[in-house]
Amino acid sequence: MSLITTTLDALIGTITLDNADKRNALSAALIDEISAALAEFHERKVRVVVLRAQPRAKVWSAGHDVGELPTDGRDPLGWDDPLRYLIREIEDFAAPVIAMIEGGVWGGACEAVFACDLIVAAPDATFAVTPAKLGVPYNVSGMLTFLNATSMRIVKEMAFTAMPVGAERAERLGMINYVVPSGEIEAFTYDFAARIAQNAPLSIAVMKEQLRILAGAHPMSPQGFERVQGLRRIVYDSADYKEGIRAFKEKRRPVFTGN
Ligand code: YZS
Repeated sequence: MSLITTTLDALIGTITLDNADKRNALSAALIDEISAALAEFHERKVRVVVLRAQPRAKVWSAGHDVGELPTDGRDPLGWDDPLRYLIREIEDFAAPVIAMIEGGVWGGACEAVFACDLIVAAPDATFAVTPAKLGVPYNVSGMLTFLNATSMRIVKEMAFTAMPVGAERAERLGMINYVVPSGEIEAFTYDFAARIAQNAPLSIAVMKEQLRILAGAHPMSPQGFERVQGLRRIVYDSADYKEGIRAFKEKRRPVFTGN
């Protein structure tokens, strides 16, 4: 069974997340399908991609598939984790990706949306950065995605509280491009996409790549990187990390002890 649907019209490709039963959780299987769709769009010289959920979805995506987070001492967000792969695919895609958002966006899905080039959201859309809810040590490039989406102070607020931020506030903070009423969001987004599709694709692809490189141009010493990795390891080896995932599966609030 497909977890997404795709369409292609006038050089605009659309990927629709279509696994409402699991609230479009970003499982490895769903991410594989997105990768295949992006590869096909690249082949067919698509000029803009719209990444969306079903119309009027209550949850755009519930984030990383928690059932697929390792509990055997492995890094939960290492280089080969499917979420990391998805973020790179969006960032590396040689044309703009517009996230069109209705409903809640959680955790890793929030990062995936922030990795998109442009974001259009309905007024009911919310964005939550959730590692602290599950006891997950987020990875370095992931933190950078959040930091490139908004200010340090807002990243700290979102990361420490894990509280969703609504679309209007997100727009005021410059985290998203536009808030558009649900009834108008499709027309608005495809008009936006069509304007981009008329412009010079090579120029846009190169500007996207330049901005990606510039946005990642934060020097970090090998020692600093190793220190962060060592600290993250303490978190994913902790009892709290296991408790966070166990509590999610048992559908209860986790009890964190700091150990
Ligand atoms: O009980 P069944 O089998 O029907 O499955 C339920 C949920 O278990 C499943 N589901 C998920 N499965 C895996 N991973 C998920 N992230 C996930 N979210 C949901 O979908 C079925 C329906 O879920 P319900 O909870 O019954 O749906 P509903 O009452 O509509 O509530 C929707 C929300 C989105 C509010 C609720 O499902 C929820 O709180 N989900 C988790 C949101 C979240 O905290 N996501 C962050 C996941 N973590 C990450 O992305 C990063 C690794 S991190 O933790 O670092 O941020």
